[in-house]
Amino acid sequence: MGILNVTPDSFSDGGRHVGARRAVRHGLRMAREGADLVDVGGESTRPGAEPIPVAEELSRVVPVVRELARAGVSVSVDTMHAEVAYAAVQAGACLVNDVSGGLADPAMGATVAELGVPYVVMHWRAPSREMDRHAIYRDVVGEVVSELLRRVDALGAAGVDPGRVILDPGLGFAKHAAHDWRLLAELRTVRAAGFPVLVGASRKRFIGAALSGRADGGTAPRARDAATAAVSALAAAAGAACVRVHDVRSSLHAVCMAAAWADGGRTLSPGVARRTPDEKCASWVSPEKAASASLR
Ligand code: PMM
Repeated sequence: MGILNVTPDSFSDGGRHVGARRAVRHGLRMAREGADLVDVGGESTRPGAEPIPVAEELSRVVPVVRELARAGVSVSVDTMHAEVAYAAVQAGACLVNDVSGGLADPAMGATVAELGVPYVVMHWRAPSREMDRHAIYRDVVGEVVSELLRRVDALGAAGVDPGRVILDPGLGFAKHAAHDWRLLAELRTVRAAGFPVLVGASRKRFIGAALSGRADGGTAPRARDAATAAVSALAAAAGAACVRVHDVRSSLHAVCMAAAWADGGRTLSPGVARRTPDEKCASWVSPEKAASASLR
């Protein structure tokens, strides 16, 4: 999954893809490089970020989703708002990626149920401006998994098909670096909950901290792509169905190596570019298709 943040203040590519034309060009490039999905988001979720009006988010996201979908790219929408999810799917998005797992907007569950698309439920405890205060755990893996499963139950009650749910441990969201590394080290436990798992580690501060030895992340986010690729390969080897990354090529190559390692080199090509948007989205949640998808 390639990240396309259409925001002026995103921590790693802030300002670069503002403006629909530039955003679409970058999305097309990520698709050419092998992204199964291009994840379009209009609201920054970096620690401390303030929310923006839904109308502003809609105006950033929808034209980009429409243009990319028209060009045949499989698009997901990164939003916490039911209205944005609905409009994006009408514009051609085939998956909803909600960092709040349905907690930020009570209408999200019923909307996703009506849309019938795959839904990424990320572990989330609080809005970005206050999430650091909620990074308190006794058993981070156990608590993240049980809080995610509680979300799946609540969403199921709202009509969401659990067979279309993808879980995400929410690295960096109400978590310190030690929590992020614990979740990665025990990714198989998250996977054992029985859902496809998405990992969003790309360029995050805990990666910079591990490289630099500085709690603030030290290195510039862009200097973290090789380290991100290493995490992508390890996540794939631990059973992640998808990695959400800024630099598609390096993580795709890393994930291909993990796949080749696992199957003795029989995986000579990821083959992702040859699948249709529908096939790509379906491969996320259907066990039979997932079995043949490139990351498994
Ligand atoms: N991280 C960010 C935004 N959206 N979505 C999912 N599913 N998982 C994540 O970890 C995640 C996300 C924040 O980082 P960004 O600025 O790189 O988009």
